[in-house]
Parts: sequence; structure tokens; C-alpha cells
Amino acid sequence: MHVGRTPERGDEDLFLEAMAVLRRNDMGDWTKAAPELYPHQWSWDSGLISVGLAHLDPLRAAQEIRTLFRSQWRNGKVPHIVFNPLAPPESYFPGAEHWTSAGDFPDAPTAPPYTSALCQPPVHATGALRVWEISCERGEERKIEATERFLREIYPGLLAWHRYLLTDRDPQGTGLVTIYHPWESGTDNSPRWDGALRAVEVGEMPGFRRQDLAHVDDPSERPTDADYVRYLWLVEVIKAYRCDERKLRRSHPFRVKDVLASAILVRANMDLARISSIVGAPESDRETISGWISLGRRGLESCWDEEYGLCLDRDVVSGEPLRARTFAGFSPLISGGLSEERKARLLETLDSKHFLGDERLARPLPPSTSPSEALFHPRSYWRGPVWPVVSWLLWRALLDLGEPSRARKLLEESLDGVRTGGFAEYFEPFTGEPLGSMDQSWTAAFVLDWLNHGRGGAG
Ligand code: 2M8
Repeated sequence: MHVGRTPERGDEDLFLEAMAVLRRNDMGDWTKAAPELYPHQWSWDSGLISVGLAHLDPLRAAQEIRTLFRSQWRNGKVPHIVFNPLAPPESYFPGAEHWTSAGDFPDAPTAPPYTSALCQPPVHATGALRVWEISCERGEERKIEATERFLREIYPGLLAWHRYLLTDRDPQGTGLVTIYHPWESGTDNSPRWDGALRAVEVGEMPGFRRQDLAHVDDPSERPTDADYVRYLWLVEVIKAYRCDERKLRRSHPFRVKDVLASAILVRANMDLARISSIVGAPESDRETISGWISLGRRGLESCWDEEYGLCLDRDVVSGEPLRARTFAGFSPLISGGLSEERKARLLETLDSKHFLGDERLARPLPPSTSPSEALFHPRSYWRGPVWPVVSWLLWRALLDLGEPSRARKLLEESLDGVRTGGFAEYFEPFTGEPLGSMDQSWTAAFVLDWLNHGRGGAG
């Protein structure tokens, strides 16, 4: 049990506001990622929104993950978007019509609801375990039993999901997840992908109209048109392959080993191992999962870059590391099991002028891309702004690594950022200005988790 934070003035109002954001975006048994910009169910958003919802109602939180997994593909993949059948087609691009225009995908589940053919970082086992844990902390017997039943019900889906990532997405057996699209990383326009994207040759494709720009004041907050052309081209290739994993792994033009997704998978496997004990799964499952954890950690170690003091993604097509200083380089903190030396070096990088030691920062919160990176941009989406999801992932990692005072600092600074700027999707790192979508669901969910930290639940 971690020591709880001392409540501050204004906490109660913040709690009520966060709750109101989630209530407004609530679609009954799933949550819109944001009111206008993201009117559908996103995979890793929902996996983490469930943690915030658990502080309000563990049963509703369990339902969030259950709804997502109803659209799990036959091969175990959890889709990156489940499209809201009630959202007008022009509300988001590319929507269900775009994905299905070339016909059905053989591995896709029965529709509607339709899904995209991509996936996102596997935070779901972590979300599911936290839902149960928070339910236990709250101590309501009936809900504890219900969330335990939920774990029993969702466990086979979680296992199939992780197996998919460690087989279809890792045919080389490295423990590292291959992604086929920057959208799969969750960090869409991060400089992490620039090198690999540059090599993609864009062919003939139909014209398209972006919807995302209609929902932000300043287009520089979103990816550029040049990025979007490549994103859409990769979607065309995936559709032409009917998402056949064998074809994708042989000749898709964008194949990258994503260290962040891989580390999140290790963390999720640690949590899946806990779930497997709770639900009394066979011993052989636990052996498999434990093998996945060791393999993933070895894979991440092989991506270590001594000069940067970070872990780097690798381009499968060129065989080269993708050199960019971004928060994803701290992935080994998330996967854990580090030597003291490696941990110390990563924390040194975190404190350095490349990250928290940059004196221009409004708050000591990790920017998504290092301000010393040539491709840094303070307003552009994943190229510099501070993201609550990044802070939340690092906060959890620091707690687990026995770094409570660092973790507390991240938590308090993050809460302060939201108190001042609201429930934004991301924040300008030097001014704290809220950017992107407002009333972003997972920002509200993290606030609920931070406010309740160590308090045994509330609400
Ligand atoms: C952003 O990604 C979507 C595409 O998936 C978009 O820009 O349209 C990313 O920040 C992603 O990580 C997030 O899951 C999604 C919804 O919040 O938005």
C-alpha cells in the first residue's frame, strides 16, 4: 500500500469536475475519448479511463473494458477504435466507412459496431487489475465479487490479446512488438517515426478531407498534411492486404519495433500474471506469462542506447535504430526488473537538460519530445507537449520502482497543471497552455486516480 497524499484545498471541486467530464462523455457502457474530436471508443484510452471510473463505480469501469473486448478480433487483436454507430460519418476521419470500403477483413468480429484494423498499446490487463484492486480498496463486498467475476470473464480475452502481440506482432521472437502504423503507437506524429515514415513511398490513392482540424483552434497543434498523406497511404496498404498478418509482416512498408508498446506489454503481463492467480488459471499459463515478461525485458535491453541514456525504437525494414529523444526512451522504467545501474542512468537522463532539467519548462513534467531534439515543437501534438497519459505512466512506474518522492512530484505537478489549464488533451510545456481537445476523458480519469491515490477510493 502506498502512502496517500494529503488532500489540498480545491481537491473536491477538481474531483467533481473530473467526474462531470467522464459523465458527459459516457455513452452508457463505453466512454468517448473526447466530446467532439474523438467521438468513438479508443482502445488505450478506454483501458485507462476504466482506472478513473473505478473510483466512481467499479462495475461501470469493468463494463468499459468488457465493451471494448466485445469487438476483439478472431486472432486476439483488440482494435484501436470501435466506431460509434450513432456518430455522424463526417464527425471523424477516417471512420468506419473508410476502413470497410475495400470489403471485410477475415479476422474482424461481426459488425456493427465496425472497428479499425489497427491496435494500440496493451494497457488493458493493467486497467482490469486496477479496477479490481480499487474495488477491494473501497470495500463494497458485492462489487468486489462482481469485479472478480469480471476478471474471470475477461482473462481469456487478455491472454489471447497478449499472445497475438507476442506471435503475429513478434514473429522474430524478440519480445518487442512490431507496429504497422504510427497510430498503433498512440504517439502518432512523434519524431520517433520520422525516419521510418520518410522511407514510405506513397502511391495513388483517393483524395480525403481531414475532420480533426475543425476541432482545434490552431492547426499546428495537430499532425501536418504531409503526415496525414502517409497515414492514409499505410491504411490503403493494410486494406489491400485485407490485414493478412503474413503479408504485413513480410512486406508492409512501415514495420517498427515500438519500445513503449513493448514495455507496456511487459507491465501488462505482470498484471496478467496477478489476474491469472486471482482467477485460478492453470500453472502452464503462469509459466507462459512469466516467459513473456523475461523475453520483453531482454528485448528492451537490446534497444539500449548508451549515448542518449535511453531505449530506442528499431526500424525492422532498415534494421536501424530510430534516433530521437522522446519520453518513449524511458520505457524500461515501465517494464521494470532493472539493474540499479540502468535505473540510475535513466533517472539521470530524466533529470538532465534534455528533459526535466530544461529551465524553460513551466512545470517539471516530462515533455513528449525532448526540447533539445531538432524536431521538437512545443505545440505540435506528440512532438513536444506534456501529455497527462505520459505523466500517469511514468508516475506508476516510479511508484513501482520505489521512487515515492519523484512519483509524488509528478502527481502534484500534473494536478496543478489541470487545476490551472483544465482537462486538456495536452499542454504547451513552456507555458502550460492547454492544447488539443478539451474535456479529454483520460485526463479526467488520471485526475480521479491521482486525487484518490492511497486513500482507499472515494466518490
Ligand atoms: C490520438 O490518435 C487519433 C488516432 O488514433 C487521432 O489523432 O485521430 C492519439 O493521441 C492516441 O494516442 C489517442 O488514443 C487518440 C484518442 O485520444 O487520439
